[in-house]
Amino acid sequence: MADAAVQEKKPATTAPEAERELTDGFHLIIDALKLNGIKTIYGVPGIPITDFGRMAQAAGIRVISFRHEQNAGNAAAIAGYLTQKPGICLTVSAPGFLNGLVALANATTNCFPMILISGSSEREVVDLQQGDYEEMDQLAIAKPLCKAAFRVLHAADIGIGLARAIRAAVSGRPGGVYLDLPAKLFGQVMDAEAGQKSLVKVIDAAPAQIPAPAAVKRALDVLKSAKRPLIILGKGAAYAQADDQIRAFVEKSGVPFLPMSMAKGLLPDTHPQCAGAARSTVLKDADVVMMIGARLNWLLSHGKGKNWGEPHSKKFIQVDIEPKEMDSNVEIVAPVVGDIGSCVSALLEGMGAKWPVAPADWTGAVSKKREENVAKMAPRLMNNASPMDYHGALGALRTIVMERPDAILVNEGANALDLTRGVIDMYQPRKRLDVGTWGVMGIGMGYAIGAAIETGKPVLAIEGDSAFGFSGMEVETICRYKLPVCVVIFNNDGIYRGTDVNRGGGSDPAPTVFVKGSRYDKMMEAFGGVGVNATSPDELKRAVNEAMDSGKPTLINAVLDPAAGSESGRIGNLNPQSALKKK
Ligand code: OXT
Ligand code: ADP
Ligand code: MG
Repeated sequence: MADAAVQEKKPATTAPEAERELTDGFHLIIDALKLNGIKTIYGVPGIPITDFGRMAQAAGIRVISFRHEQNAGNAAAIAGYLTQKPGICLTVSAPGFLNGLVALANATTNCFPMILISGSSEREVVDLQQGDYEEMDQLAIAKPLCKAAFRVLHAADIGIGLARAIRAAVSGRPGGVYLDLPAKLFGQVMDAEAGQKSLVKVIDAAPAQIPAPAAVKRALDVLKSAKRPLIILGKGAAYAQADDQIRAFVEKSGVPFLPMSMAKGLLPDTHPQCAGAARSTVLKDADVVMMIGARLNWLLSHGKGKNWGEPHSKKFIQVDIEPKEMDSNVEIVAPVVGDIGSCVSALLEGMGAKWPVAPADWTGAVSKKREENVAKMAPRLMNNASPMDYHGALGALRTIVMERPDAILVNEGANALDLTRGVIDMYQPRKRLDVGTWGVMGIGMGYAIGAAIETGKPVLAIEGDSAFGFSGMEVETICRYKLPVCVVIFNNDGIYRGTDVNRGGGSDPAPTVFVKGSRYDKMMEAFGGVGVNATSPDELKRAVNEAMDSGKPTLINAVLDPAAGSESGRIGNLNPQSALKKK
């Protein structure tokens, strides 16, 4: 942008320099963030953003400094999911930027709003490939991995640049945005008054998107015609913060609902209509399926195949803000495009005062299956074996979550993920945070820190020993900021189990096993937190309760039987098989 008020080094002087008040890129970025209500930055300092972090802190923005950018990015992403405001991650150029990129791509994949702001090298040098410090064409690399990517070259464009980034992140389907800030921008000086005028306070960043009345009517007609209806609630529904409308709609319809993993708790898992414990039955037998903020991706077997009882003549209704999502995997007979708050309100209104009760033979069959599955699991949760198995350990933790329904549960691993999801009931919306759409390991400590900072609630992170390793160094960050995070490591000595052997007979361990008998609790003690080694469900329960009561950073090494666990948890079927294996 060509603005007479902008100077790269010296200010233009219509008046003598001493009389003019000046500002610069550093201050304008901070002012623009504050103007838009951004209170926290997650990042890792270094050239060219070290001073920016200091100045932001001095200006009252909370700056949470991590040990690795991926974790800072994950914290920003989950902040976006929890607050509907884009979480901000700040990184240095090239390697720091690349470290943050997995989190940015993961946020985009999961539809979480975040902005990755990276310092970068000078355009003139990068574009001629002259070997600048941490040289990289970051904008080009970020573009395919996020929803939008922008670069700001002039201080006078900082306000517009941030406004574009905020709107892109939160409007429509939320996602990750990249904002490239070359080093020289930070020091650019301009007239302070012109600078303030150039800032933009974004008004109505995520405008309501009202569904068409005809689409609402069509959806209700299809739902009403069902003999065996099912509602699937996804994390888009949890994100939308339309909790009361969703509950009213589900209850008025009387239809069984199946929560996707991060939608658990949107309505309590103990709700009489919850079909979480009858998952395979409802997917197979339903004749009309209404998805609200959930995609028919791999987690729902793409809406086809034997899990859906194919061949079938099911009808799908989908409520989503993204029109391109419709018909992505199967035909959607009733697409309802709009934001979930507006759509669900319109559906509720369209139902009128009287709505037919969901067929009793169907709701009865679902309840029966659910009760059978719950009863089957119950005795397994009571065992107090040492070393523990997953069910014994989870039986203890399940009660703790029931007693503390406002605590946030972070969860990653394979068995540690799948069994926790099945065993631990959730009671409130947006309390379960996990590996999401990608099944990515490494979100653990970033999500735990982001959730603790944004909500002030206690966090319980249930981690596989492998999963924890991806972000484990952040226990220092947890201790440094004195966050109420209790990490429980399900330590079964490896990825899936700790019993595998080197099939070539050599002295190297098998690729999936770790050091036997590791003491992860010592890591927490190294930074002044509480470390506990728990060998039985009783010990585990005591230690977690103490941690949740005290709010002290705690890490509990839960010693699990190395043979507990199966290959890839519940998704072993996705592993390719060698045709030669049996020879
Ligand atoms: O209806 P049926 O009869 O079928 O029964 C179902 C429910 O009805 C019932 N149920 C219940 N019964 C009773 N009571 C209650 N309350 C109840 N609730 C449910 O239980 C069953 C199962 O229900 P569920 O779970 O709902 O249904 P199902 O069929 O499992 O659902 C299907 C899915 C696909 C929706 C579900 O399985 C799912 O969401 N899966 C997500 C899986 C996932 O994302 N996994 C993570 C990735 S695995 C792998 O990739 C790993 N890696 C590689 C790697 C990754 N990921 N990332 C990066 C950056 N690098 C590498 C690694 C390294 S995992 C991993 C580490 C693993 O080791 P760890 O040490 O960390 O972990 P451990 O395994 O513990 O050692
Ligand atoms: P899950 O993994 O829980 O099934 P997905 O991430 O697959 O959930 O799907 C979330 C869906 O929710 C996405 O298709 C996204 O477009 C949609 N979504 C997110 N926020 C909103 C919103 N406010 N209104 C409507 N749809 C939304
Ligand atoms: Mg493990």
